[in-house]
Amino acid sequence: MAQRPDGRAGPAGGAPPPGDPRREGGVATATRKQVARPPKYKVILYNDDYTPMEFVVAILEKLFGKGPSEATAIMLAIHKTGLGVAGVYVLEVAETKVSQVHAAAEARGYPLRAGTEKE
Ligand code: TYC
Repeated sequence: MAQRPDGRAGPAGGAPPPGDPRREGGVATATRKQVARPPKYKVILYNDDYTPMEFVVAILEKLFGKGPSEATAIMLAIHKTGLGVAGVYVLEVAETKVSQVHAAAEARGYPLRAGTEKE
């Protein structure tokens, strides 16, 4: 344990010393550098004429963690507009989701396609 000249234990804990900027105004404020957030990527699902609606709903539930009603709403939006956002992730996770969608669709012989787009 480190000893200070006043005999009290240090250096951990306690208020910052007089003159420390964190003491100014009597309010201790932590000084921390801005934490950089990694860029996020949307996983987009595209409409096609052959993949069954129930399969797309199941993909949205199993791979993207959506509940049944949200998964159905997203699937119908894709069906009507041509594409929709299944989820948003850091790049490596987004790319893994795209691969999983393609693998699941190909295993069933469906043409469902997915891709990523920077948020
Ligand atoms: N359009 C498809 C159908 O009528 C359903 C569908 C929805 C397919 C969303 C792909 O990403 C998709 N069976």
